[in-house]
Amino acid sequence: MYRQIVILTGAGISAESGLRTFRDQDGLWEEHKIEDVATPEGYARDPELVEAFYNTRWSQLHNGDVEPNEGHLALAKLEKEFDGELLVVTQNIDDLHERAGSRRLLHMHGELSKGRCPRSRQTFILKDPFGPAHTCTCCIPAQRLRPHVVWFGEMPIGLDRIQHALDSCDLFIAIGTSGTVYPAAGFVDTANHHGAQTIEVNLVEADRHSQFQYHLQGKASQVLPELVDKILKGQVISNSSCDVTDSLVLKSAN
Ligand code: BJW
Repeated sequence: MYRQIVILTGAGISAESGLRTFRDQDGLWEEHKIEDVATPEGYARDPELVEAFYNTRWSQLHNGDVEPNEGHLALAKLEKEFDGELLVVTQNIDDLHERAGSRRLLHMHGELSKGRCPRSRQTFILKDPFGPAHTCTCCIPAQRLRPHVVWFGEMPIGLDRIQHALDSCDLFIAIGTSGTVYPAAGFVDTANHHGAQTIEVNLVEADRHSQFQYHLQGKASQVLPELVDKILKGQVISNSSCDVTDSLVLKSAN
């Protein structure tokens, strides 16, 4: 029934894999000042502090305990079995979508596993945590690599490709994101504007001012397998296709 799907994921989809979100209780921003660790100015002031912030997260991701959950796996299944176009745009810098098997994937806020040359913007895979010894091989003199992440005030990655996908999608689903950071928070408006159906999956209730047509409240790992099955069966999501006899209870947000 759907031909082109765009999915936006945020920190909430990785929460059940043990990675902290930003703005929930116990989120990363409770312990770290945004202006210190998530701005180019903070990095210029104290690169070691910023590297330490990312190294802790890098180590957690590589210590063997963190794995993709049923939410990531459901999206990988959708990509494999869906007959139309699909793009997963993630704001997350972890690699749990890749580990689950997603390939049509765009990391709009960068990747924890990479460092970037500040001069040429070439990226390099990091095999171990960051440090001053991590330099590029593209410049003379070699440049100290910076984290390959998008900080406040910097341009997100792949916006042209995302815009193109949003302009022609007929289904847009946002999963586990608070919708506070732009431009990602505005994707729903673009999708609505082009006539797509828009669905939000979140642990918490829909915001009163939500722009989404439907809200699915619950854990991503529980909601997504069922939602993906419905899409793959060719069911269009509507209040009548998901009534209260389903565990998937759709709430029309408007
Ligand atoms: C679950 C769950 C479960 C939990 N199941 N759900 C004034 C107005 C408008 C915009 C601006 C403004 N002033 C400045 C701006 C621009 C600024 C911005 O948006 N600021 C706002 C804060 C106001 N944006 C930028 O600067 C961006 N660049 C930019 O705008 O460039 C210019 C431009 C111009 C024109 C066009 C386009 C661009 C860059 C933003 C960079 C964000 N970087 C970070 C750090 C990245 C690296 C890192 O990971 O450290 O990205 S900040 C942080 O927030 C990170 C995330 O990707 C991002 C979003 O967070 P997310 O994923 O939504 O997480 P949370 O914690 O907020 O929410 C988790 C959600 O999950 C919650 O809702 C839970 O309920 C839910 N949940 N468990 C389902 N099991």
